[in-house]
Amino acid sequence: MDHHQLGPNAQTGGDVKLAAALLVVDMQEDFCPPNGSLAVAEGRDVVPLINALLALPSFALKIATKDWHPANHISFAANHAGKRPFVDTCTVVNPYNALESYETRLWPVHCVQHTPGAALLPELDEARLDRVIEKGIDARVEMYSAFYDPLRSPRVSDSGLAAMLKAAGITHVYVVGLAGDYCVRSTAADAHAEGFVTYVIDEATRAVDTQAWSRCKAEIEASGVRVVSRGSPEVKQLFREV
Ligand code: VGL
Ligand code: ZN
Repeated sequence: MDHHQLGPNAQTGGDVKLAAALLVVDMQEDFCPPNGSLAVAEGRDVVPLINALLALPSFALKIATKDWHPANHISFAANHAGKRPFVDTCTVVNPYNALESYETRLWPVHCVQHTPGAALLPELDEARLDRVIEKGIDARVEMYSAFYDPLRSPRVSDSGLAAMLKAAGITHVYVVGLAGDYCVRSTAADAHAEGFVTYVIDEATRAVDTQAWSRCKAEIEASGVRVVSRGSPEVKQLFREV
């Protein structure tokens, strides 16, 4: 099968229910201007396209994620004496295996559970969502991906998303939302690793590091995920424009 086709039944015509899922990542106040503590430039601007995608019959499952941190979360620079957000890093150690660790970037306090900054954008068409998944709940680990944290031996957090998609017979995953270079990227990489044909829709995401986004997209594509534009056949098919 051509990897670029929409689904296994795409050649049989538009009446076939496609096994595609839409993942709307972290469309929350803290990631957006004007008030977000970790505002991504133009973060709000992706909402109209995401709402248009949510209104389509093309997705068997539409799932949003929320970054949902406790106040003592490891990724907040404020929780590490003398460390600066965006600039400094800290070491995440697997709480069950001291031999597994990695360096992670520190952030301003953001998306603290139940605070206004953690709320989904009111203009996002939440009524179209089948589920909202909360992630980053374990204070001890960073979790960019909607699937699980990057620790592997053993894994610390699993949102259950992979099992949910597989139970629904999903084969293709479209990832949109914020931020392109962090949670969208990690979510798409894990979706690909779980065996889903995975797309990131370029116009439906924005990056923290805007000047590095072209290079980041190349890295995302090198991992096996396809970054597609609004005008690509893969996206036009969703809108039945092909
Ligand atoms: C994110 C930084 C910290 C994201 C979450 O949603 O991309 N970025 N936490
Ligand atoms: Zn976070």
